[in-house]
Amino acid sequence: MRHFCTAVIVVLGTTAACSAQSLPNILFIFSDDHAVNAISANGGPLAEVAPTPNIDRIAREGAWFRNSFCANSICGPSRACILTGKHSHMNGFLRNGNTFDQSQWTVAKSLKKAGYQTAVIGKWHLQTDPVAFDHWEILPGQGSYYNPVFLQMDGSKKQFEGYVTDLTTDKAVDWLSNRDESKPFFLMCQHKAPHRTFAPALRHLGSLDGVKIPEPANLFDDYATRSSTLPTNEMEIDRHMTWAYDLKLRRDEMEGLELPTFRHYGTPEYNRMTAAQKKSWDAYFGPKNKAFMADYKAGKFDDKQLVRWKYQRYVQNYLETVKAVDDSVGRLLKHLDDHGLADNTVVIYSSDQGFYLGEHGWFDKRWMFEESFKMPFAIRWPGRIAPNSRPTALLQNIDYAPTFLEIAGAEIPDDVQGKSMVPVLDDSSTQLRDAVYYAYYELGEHAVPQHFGVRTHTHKLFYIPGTDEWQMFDLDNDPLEMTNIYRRPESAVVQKQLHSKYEELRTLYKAPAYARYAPKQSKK
Ligand code: SGN
Ligand code: CA
Repeated sequence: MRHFCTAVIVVLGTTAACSAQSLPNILFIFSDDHAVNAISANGGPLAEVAPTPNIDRIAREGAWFRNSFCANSICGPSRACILTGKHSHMNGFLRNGNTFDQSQWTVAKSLKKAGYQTAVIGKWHLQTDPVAFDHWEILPGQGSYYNPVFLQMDGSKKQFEGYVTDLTTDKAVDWLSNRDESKPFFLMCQHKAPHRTFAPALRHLGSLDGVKIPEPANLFDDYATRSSTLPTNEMEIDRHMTWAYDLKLRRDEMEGLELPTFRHYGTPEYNRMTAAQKKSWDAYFGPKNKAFMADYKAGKFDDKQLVRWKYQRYVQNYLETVKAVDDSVGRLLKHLDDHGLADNTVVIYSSDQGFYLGEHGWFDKRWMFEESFKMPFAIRWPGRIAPNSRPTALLQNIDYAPTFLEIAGAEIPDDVQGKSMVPVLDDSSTQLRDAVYYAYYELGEHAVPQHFGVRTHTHKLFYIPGTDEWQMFDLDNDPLEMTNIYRRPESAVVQKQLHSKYEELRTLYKAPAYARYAPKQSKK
């Protein structure tokens, strides 16, 4: 066991330093599928058209980690890594649809034991009900954007009228207002947004009208030099994004034409809306869809122009969906300010994985390519983190649990695989490790194959057992990962180093060899 109260006790000469009241609160604000490219603290062209001032405030008053990664780029597994501080093969939650084993150790269990009042509100997605949370109110599965149902602690389901991001925030603020003030708190406020179907709040519809959203340089990636599996992935804006479900153009608006679509998923969010909500939605999208259909019928779109149109509509909806998440962060920060809690609360903003906003022609996530591998990570701890810190440490979601424990002065179990980032918070030049390990175990959704790899500060290597292919990238010279340099003569030295680093990490984390590993089929 590692102890963190000791130093404080020696300095202050009293155990009171670790008494529950003086411990910092932890407010963990978490979203679903929020790409770092859609956060202005990270910079980049999208940030200029759709800034996120409240998330940026956390980064400005604290730190923004440029090299923050997930261990497995998919929802449930990422959350399980966060709760356990362990890689997926150790916590048993390998893919969405697995069942989180609540008998195992979690950070919530230790924080509760350390005297924290604990709560989780919003998206959970671990199949089993939360354990070691004094309060919880969660979305069933993926949850819904409009008029969502929340599962209650007594087993009942309640539906609320409104927009899910606002409702999740209302509930988090209510809980903060009514909590037991004699205890420090650990609150996980976990949004559904901006997950598919990227449905913005009505108040944000049109907020990006007239803005031409910059396209990524590789929107029309030809997948040359890389894995043979890339062209068969089912996550292209071109071929796999659906008109009604994703792009907000319903069949009844197609004026008798059948636009080619990958699948028909229907319009579940629209169907949930009240008559008044539908009216505002239609008042916004209706005329735009009519104009599009007129242009389409007039033959104004060639294949590439159609992809460009879809990209604009997709990313506009996505960025508008982010706006409500940023509003939520603003409301929560204001609550802390108004109640004298800001100074003694560590605030984090993160998301379960990243997302493709047209890079490689894609939406969705899963791959170890940068855009979905990266997790946003902003953290503010007044008096402890120097404002505007920009650490370069390779951070991973398995590091969150030990960090929270160190903040709480609690013991870190020996089998936790992550490392506390507190030394980095104290000195932003500190490094945590020289490489991170990655494993993706899903069995076919969006047709992304299982793959396993390693990333250093400068390079990435991963293996796709299904096709027996290695992929290697020079991230400094090829940040968009367009050229696989595996087996190139000039790669030989680094390739060897990456292979041995990969084996070293597999040994360190007790990870199974992909070749010998045969995961059980699980339903989503
Ligand atoms: C759903 C989505 C997928 C998405 C997964 C995983 N389809 O299945 O597009 O990749 O969730 O997302 S949908 O038709 O239900 O929207 S995750 O964030 O939960 O891992
Ligand atoms: Ca997700």
